Amino acid sequence: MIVKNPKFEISAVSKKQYPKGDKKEVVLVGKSNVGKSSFVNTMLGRKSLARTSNTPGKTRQINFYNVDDLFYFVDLPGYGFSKMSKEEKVVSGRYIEEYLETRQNISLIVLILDIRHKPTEDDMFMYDYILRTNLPFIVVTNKADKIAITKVDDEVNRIKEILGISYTPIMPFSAERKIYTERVWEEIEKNLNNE
Ligand SMILES: Nc1nc2c(ncn2[C@@H]2O[C@H](COP(=O)(O)OP(=O)(O)OP(=O)(O)O)[C@@H](O)[C@H]2O)c(=O)[nH]1
Ligand SMILES: [Mg+2]
Repeated sequence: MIVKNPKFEISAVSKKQYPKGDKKEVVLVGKSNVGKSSFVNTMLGRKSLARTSNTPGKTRQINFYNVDDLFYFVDLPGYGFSKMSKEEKVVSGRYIEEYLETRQNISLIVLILDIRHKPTEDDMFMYDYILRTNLPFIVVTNKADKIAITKVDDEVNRIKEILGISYTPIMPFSAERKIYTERVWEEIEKNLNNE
């Protein structure tokens, strides 16, 4: 997919601020610091459209990125950041839940995991939650640049086994190196075209 003019549209804290209309939404979920905002930048070929940080807990609201008026990337706050205050955890958890529970426009959930690690308890909780929504989803294992290229397939398969996935697409990614983007675009386009 060739993206021409992606735009940041709104940072929402409540349902009323979500964009109007029925454009499809591709939503990014994952623990804090796994690279959700970096994923948006890499897929859109923009350096800093989405704010990223090496301090977990950067994205605190729900950010909508309008991709050439075709669909939105929706960047959710991360979960599982231990240094967040209890109140912050409750608030970001509520944002995530309210969005996932009520938003009709969701077309695809992209669950982002860290290729180097076994999914955390929070990841497993989110994974089960996603399964229960019955919404289409894919799993992207990010930070593939941090391991030897020869290990990439093994690590993806290891995570696949832990999740017990058979039909769901799961693939490596590196927002940092901007590699493996084609496969992810393929899945997103298939979903948007209802294939
Ligand atoms: N090496 C490497 N670093 C990455 C990759 N993707 C993201 N990072 C780094 O990981 C850190 C967190 O990235 P973000 O994109 O801000 O993570 P996030 O998931 O949006 O985090 P929250 O907003 O806190 O939920 C940043 O320092 C990124 O540069 C990757 O593929 N490889
Ligand atoms: Mg973020």
